[in-house]
Amino acid sequence: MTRLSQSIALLAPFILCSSWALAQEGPGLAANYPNDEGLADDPAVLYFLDFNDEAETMAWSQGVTGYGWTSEPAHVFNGSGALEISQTVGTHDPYEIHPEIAETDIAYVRWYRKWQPGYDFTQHKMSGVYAKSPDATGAGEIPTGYDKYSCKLYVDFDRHPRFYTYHPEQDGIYGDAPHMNLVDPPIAVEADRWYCFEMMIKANTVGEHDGELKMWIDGQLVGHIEGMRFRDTDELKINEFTYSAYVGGNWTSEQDQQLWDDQIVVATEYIGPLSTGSGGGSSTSTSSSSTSSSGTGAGGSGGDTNSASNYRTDDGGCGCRTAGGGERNWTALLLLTALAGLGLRRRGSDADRRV
Ligand SMILES: [Ca+2]
Repeated sequence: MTRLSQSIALLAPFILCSSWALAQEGPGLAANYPNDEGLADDPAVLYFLDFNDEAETMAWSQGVTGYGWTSEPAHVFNGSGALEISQTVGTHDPYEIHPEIAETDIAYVRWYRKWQPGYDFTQHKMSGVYAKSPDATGAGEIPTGYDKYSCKLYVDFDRHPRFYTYHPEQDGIYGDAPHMNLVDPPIAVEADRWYCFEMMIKANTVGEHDGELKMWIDGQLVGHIEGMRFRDTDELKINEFTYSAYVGGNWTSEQDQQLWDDQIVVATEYIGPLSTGSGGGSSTSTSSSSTSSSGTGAGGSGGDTNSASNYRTDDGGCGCRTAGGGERNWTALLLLTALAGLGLRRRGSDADRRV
């Protein structure tokens, strides 16, 4: 392979093409359900957790170390409760939870997260989805096209949220970590405020490189990766929600600290930030808690009853590029060459890992 073709292959997944102008994806499902009330019953929703009920929250987490519940207003984004996550020095806690969801070829996952004041941003994971066949291998195994693919988000050591995806053309054994490519500089999250995160993964058509990833922060589309090949059989569908606040790779928490998640939704359509119902718009999530009403929120319905959970470690989280594939588009190549100069760079597969 020539150096030029290698360069094209390197950059192809970051091709933006016409999606450059696609800043939004409509108001989203949440706009129709103020405070997320009733959202769990929308036909497009596959999984829903509002954490408003302590007993349901603790049943969902099944006693796994690091999971708790809070009704403290400063730690609740909406309704009467939120998930309280405790990360303990010297550990990876909490381990992930992987409930099953109905099979789908496209999934959106939205959640709110807040880190405590003084949080040490050791690289750690956020939520996403998996597609897994019964014989799927674990972390550290390159997908075959027939056994698994996945995407979740994570926060790197520089406080940047990034994609973390497993696919057959990944660069290393621990998946790829493409950056948000629609904002420069990338957004670095801060402690002591709520953020609305949402990610999308669309499986490819078999035989084509037309899979996609998207990332929104507070309703702003900040990442769109195209040209992905996740699978070689359309029988391999997204079938797990991945809840994660896992610390690592190989590193662990450097202090005891807490963070909070609230209002998690998995759907087949764009969800968007929580709507306040005032003026018909969607919240941009800079608000703090809203606990004065709707004590039961959406009633704890939906996903709280999806209990096929299991727990496992995940050794991934490398800061490496997305591997080749995608169309050889010269216009996009020129665009991406410019983008590279703006800050898109290959992250060393090991050099950038603080292990
Ligand atoms: Ca809640």
